[in-house]
Amino acid sequence: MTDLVLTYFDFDGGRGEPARLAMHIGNIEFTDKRFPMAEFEEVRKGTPLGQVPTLLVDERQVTQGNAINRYVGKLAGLYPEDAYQALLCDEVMEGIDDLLNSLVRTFGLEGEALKEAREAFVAGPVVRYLAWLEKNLAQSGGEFFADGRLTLADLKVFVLVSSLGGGQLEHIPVDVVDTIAPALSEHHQRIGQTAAITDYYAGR
Ligand SMILES: N[C@@H](CCC(=O)N[C@@H](CS)C(=O)NCC(=O)O)C(=O)O
Repeated sequence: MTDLVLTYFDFDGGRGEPARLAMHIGNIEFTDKRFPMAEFEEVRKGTPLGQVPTLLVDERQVTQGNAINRYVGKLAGLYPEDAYQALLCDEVMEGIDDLLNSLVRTFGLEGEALKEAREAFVAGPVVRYLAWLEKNLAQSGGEFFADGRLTLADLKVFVLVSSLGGGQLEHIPVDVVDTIAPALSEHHQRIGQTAAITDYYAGR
């Protein structure tokens, strides 16, 4: 059996969380190697690009969150086999990473500079990407983002919406998704009620 170790920060979000959820939902055995933010400088020295998440697959350490998502998605049966549906799933995952990259540019700012950058982030990228996601969801039938069933795309959106509405990102109103993209809030509630996800967070 393949030995899997996922290394990521010790919080329930970010680029590592969709893979954790997928492996939990798919009953894929793995080591969930979490570390506190304070240890990042040390941990990153042991990673190929100084970044997380990484997935150790037996002896080989692999980087790139979405590549990891696709791999564990295939193992867990949560990634489309159909090429077109896989394209739709990938589109959502990559788009969300673009949005996360805009958010990351506000990290490290403080005071008024942080406030201005976060307000601009909400008024610009958040509005644009949430509208795009809502349209994608509607085009795919309104329930799931690809393949007419739960896939990594839904998990990635679920984690994004949890973070945006989680109240931990200063100057991002907790009702931002409800206000801008109510269909994504509904999607978030529905996906969050999936038994394996409820079970996962209850056990955290
Ligand atoms: N393209 C990479 C980006 C990973 C990434 O930026 N991870 C963040 C943490 S969520 C990180 O390690 N940042 C430190 C850095 O890039 O120096 C991926 O998708 O996995």
